[in-house]
Amino acid sequence: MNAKKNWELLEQNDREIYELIAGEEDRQKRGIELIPSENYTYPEVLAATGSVLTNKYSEGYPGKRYYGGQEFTDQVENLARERAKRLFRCDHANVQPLSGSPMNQAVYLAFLKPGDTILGMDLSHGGHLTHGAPVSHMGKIFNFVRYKTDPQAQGKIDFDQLMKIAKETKPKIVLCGYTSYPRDYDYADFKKVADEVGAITMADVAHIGGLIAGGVMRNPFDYGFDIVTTTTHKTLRGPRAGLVLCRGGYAEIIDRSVFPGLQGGPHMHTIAAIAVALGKALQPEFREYAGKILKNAKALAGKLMAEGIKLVTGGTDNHMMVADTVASSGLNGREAETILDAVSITVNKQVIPDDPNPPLRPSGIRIGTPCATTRGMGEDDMARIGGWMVKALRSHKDQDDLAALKKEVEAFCRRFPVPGID
Ligand code: DSN
Repeated sequence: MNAKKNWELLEQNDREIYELIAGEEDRQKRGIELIPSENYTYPEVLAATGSVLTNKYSEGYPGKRYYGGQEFTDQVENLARERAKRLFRCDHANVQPLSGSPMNQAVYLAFLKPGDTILGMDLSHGGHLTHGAPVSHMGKIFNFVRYKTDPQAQGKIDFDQLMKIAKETKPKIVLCGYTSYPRDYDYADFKKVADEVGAITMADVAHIGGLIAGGVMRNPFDYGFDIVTTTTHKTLRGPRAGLVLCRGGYAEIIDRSVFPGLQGGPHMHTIAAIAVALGKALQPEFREYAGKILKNAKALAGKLMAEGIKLVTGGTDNHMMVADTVASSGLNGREAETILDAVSITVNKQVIPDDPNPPLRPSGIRIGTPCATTRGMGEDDMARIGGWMVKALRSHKDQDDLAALKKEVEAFCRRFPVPGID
């Protein structure tokens, strides 16, 4: 295991790629990262993902593989599965999904036939592409029926309405989960709706897996959910991958759906890195970290709202917020993203509920606190960052102001080391 030598070889033998990775390292250090789905992973996770496990084919599951030489990989995968089960308090964990989209696809394909109905969250209200966006293959294969949030009630979901839609459309899966929804769910209500129509309950907690693992947000399994999916690279701080977690009775059908149904050889280097991240999340410090992500999000949301920025749910219960930049500053989301990029603050453009504008020029931006929290920034820092964001959006026509702000932001960032880089 000679990581230093490996980097030296890359530097000598492929300078172009080496320089690009070095440039990205510098970018990640220089600015404030506020994309809510990103995080800085642990150095130990970087070590595992860069390990020789990448050389190995391991189709199948521990003890039932299609290739020899699995004495170590079986143990790696078993450790990842056991840690996932302990962390999320569930009966079974499949740790092979390559990322968030395949993990959800594996669940749909396990239980449904083409044309079957899934009740999922509308994309512009926070749902994910795999929750039935017409442009995704899932949206073409299955019949997605959408529910929306209520902007007049701080983005809450109207459960009478949800029940009515479920009774009319008889979904086989009731899906909750999101990629841009700043509130927590009432899982008991979703379960009630699913039970009423005999549907499976599925929660895609891709964004908040780490917050559930850290015990600071509700765990769908505590409300009797059947299936929970999560990515491992967001609030969990692991490698880029996904997990399908389920109750015991579904273990076999889920495993068969992931392999051989959907995927081939599992990425064993990633599975080792998942085990490492889950091991970290089982430590008591992780709970504290998860709590800080939420406190930081509240502090940032509070500052932005105090400065007159309109947040679409009027606040946040999790690690993220969606700002309506058209209403707040007359800028569309793309313009706001570009201006913030110019002062080394990274966010992403974002559609708002029932957005009249298209996704590449939407009406808002999405902002989140996991990366900043990982670097050790706290609530006072969030207030400062919120102030800089507002200043940038309001003085964007003055290039000198933006240049001065960028300098200030970058000087501030130098005080906060980045795990795995510094
Ligand atoms: N790309 C992820 C996100 O940013 O939320 C979801 O796929």
